Amino acid sequence: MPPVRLLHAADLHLDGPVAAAEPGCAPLAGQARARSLERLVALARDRQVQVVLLAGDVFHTPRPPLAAVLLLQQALAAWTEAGARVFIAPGNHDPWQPDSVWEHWREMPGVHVFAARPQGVALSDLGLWVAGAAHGSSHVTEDLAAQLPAPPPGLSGVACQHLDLPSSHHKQDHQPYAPSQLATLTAAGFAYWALGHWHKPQELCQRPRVVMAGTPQGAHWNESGPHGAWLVEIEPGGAQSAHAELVANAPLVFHDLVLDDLLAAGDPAKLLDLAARALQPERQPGDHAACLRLALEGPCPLWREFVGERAPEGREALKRGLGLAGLALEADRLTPPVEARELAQRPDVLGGVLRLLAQAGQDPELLAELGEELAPRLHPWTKGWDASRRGQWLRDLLAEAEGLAIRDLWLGDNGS
Ligand SMILES: [Mn+2]
Repeated sequence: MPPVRLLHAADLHLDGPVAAAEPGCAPLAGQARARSLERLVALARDRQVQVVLLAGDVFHTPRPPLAAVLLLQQALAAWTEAGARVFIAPGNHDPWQPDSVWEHWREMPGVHVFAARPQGVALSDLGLWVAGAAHGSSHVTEDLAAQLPAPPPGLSGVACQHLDLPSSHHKQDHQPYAPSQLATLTAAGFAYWALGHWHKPQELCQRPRVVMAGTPQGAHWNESGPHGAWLVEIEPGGAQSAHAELVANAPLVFHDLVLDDLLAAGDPAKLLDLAARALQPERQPGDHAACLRLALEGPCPLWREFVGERAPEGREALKRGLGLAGLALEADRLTPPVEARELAQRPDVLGGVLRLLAQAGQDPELLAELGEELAPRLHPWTKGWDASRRGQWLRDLLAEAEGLAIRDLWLGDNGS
């Protein structure tokens, strides 16, 4: 038998929002998730995929609006009409619970929605075993992956599961997202783990192949870079691993960039070149719209192009030059091409202000004291900040004040 071809996607969040980088991008953002699903349908057709795996958070909410349900049903119809079998393992955003979209789901031939009880399905004609389990609520603290029935002898195992794993970003114990361990997954006898939950696409193990699909369409700046779905090939009849390749095809791609070494950017072409180079490693190949959040910081000969009256023109030129659909430009920390340390030597008011700011930044006691006073006044979102994060916030504030002082006071002496 030839290898089985599968498509693995997760975290489609079909009824979830996508941020508009600027007002003009609203239509693009509003259509991005639907376009992304269309691309997954086309990809499966073009590559003659036999099995489609959707590893949870297909919907953003347990009871999504009709439009989102219809979107998915159209895609399911297209996949199954092309001969593919589809498996869905609902996640924490779209759990299989009473009165959810899945409880009222109309059965479709060729489409299998896993319920909360872990289950395996034999596709004997393909030599494949597909196992999975739904989240039964939005707060699953048990390890669902550990309960999946192992592939029987003679079938290659594929596990389709929405789950969390320990990561450097957060402690994972008792997280309500079906937490598991990589060692549990790799010991379970499956050739391929089709996972969902983390929105950044990544491969976690090669043998067996363990893959977090990532969302096929980023929602905002924090979900930047290429996104899409995985094309997987598995030898039938008892394979130990699989081949997997990310096909990045998100219709709208976010980029998040800071440029803070701009003294050499003496003309617009040079600045464009710096930005294009910095952007290059994160770019997605193929047809898509790109939205960039760009922070320009520090001393730069071109600062007047991005601060004050000329800012809209400067922004537009950058946007055009980089071929962007949207650009959110942050130039609050851009300053004239002078060093704050040199200016601080001056006997005038600018020098005085800069010395004051520099002293404050180098006084750990003062910063700690301010940080303590700050703590009870923080917004609920930021109340969890520890002393070091509060210190960073204060230093950021000082850096911004420094830029402001140089821009507004340096002009007085040096004309415009
Ligand atoms: Mn999730």
